[in-house]
Amino acid sequence: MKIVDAQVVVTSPGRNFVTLKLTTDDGLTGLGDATLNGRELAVVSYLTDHVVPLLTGRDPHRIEDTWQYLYRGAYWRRGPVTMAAIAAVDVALWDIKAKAAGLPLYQLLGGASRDRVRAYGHANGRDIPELLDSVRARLAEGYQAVRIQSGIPGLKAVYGVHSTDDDGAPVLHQQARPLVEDWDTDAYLRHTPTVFEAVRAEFGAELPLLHDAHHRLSPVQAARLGRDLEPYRPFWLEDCTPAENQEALRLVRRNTTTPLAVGEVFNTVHDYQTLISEQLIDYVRSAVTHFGGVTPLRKLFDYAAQFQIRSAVHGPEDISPVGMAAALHLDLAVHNFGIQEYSGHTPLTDEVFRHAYTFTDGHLHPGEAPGIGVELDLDLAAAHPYEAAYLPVNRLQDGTVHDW
Ligand code: KDG
Ligand code: MG
Repeated sequence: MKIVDAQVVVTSPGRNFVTLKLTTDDGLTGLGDATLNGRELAVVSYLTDHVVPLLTGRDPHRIEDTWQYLYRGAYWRRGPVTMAAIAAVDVALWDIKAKAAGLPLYQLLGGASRDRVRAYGHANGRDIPELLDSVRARLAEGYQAVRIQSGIPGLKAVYGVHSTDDDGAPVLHQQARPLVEDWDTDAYLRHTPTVFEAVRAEFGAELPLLHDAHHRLSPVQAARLGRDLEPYRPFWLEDCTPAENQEALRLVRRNTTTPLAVGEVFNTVHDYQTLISEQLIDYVRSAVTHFGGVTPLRKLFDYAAQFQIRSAVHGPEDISPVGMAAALHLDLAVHNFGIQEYSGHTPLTDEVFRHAYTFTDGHLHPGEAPGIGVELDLDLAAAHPYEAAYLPVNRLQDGTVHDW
């Protein structure tokens, strides 16, 4: 079998997605997600200008060799643009291989280790009463685990909470210029334990509650928050520090038993070396889409498993249904699965990317369609072209740019 065509498709059915579609001389097709939120066109160029010309004529069954060829062969290794591009090729090749075998991808990864995959959803509110309503809404949708993010008194717009403009109208996070959020770490550290207290008081001790600090704390601040949240038994505290400084997590770990989740901005196993080998974290958060695909993420999970660290694949709206489907096949197959983030997509996005995966009673299943189980409607995709959009930036109260 040979690859005869490679097409890069950019579409915006509500937000931007970048998809690679490979076609073989046998007429099989494979899809891979290459979406890098806010920097989409850089990956389009990397794929179109530097990867697609290398793919035609290659044997699609040689997944490991193609991965090494693109990773080592480029000389310039790692980085989100490179690894998103390689991820798209890797997933498209796994899609083709599984279709050629007539099997859903999870069967090629060792078969199902569980019947279904537990997901967590997002609840957020500008204040605690609004957050409680949002948790209620997620529970009504069937979720059995919820990430809670709350606005902070005195701040206009903070991470994970829908912001409003001066007239109270909602401000979307996808903007032609970055929205500016504001931040005050002391106010956040005072407020967040009261948020957990209120949610526990309303929903009881058993509901798994997650929280994302989005890289905003210093090690000592993170340790303080971890300790203050301990009475409320969080499922995890995510991205408490900018963890590219892996050593920073030592101080956090020594000072709190709150479980730690890290890694959505990481793109190779090297970013995790210290964190895993020293058991400084409990969950690895990388997405198939940003980590070079199924091939390296499987290796990461197997490495993490030796240290009782579990998977928790990143799954916000900016991971396309193609990236989500690939994650679900891995989730079902690996032994050390922890939890899967799942925000769902707009109905239009689900029409552009028709998928076999399902969400029932707070759990996902990748379905039994051969491959990863996603079909791309090219005409509908073309009807919704790329729109320039940025993620927000974050400033302290005195105007200093802070981590987002
Ligand atoms: O593109 C950035 C988002 O995917 C990220 O901010 C979402 O932190 C996130 C999460 O945990 O889903
Ligand atoms: Mg996060």
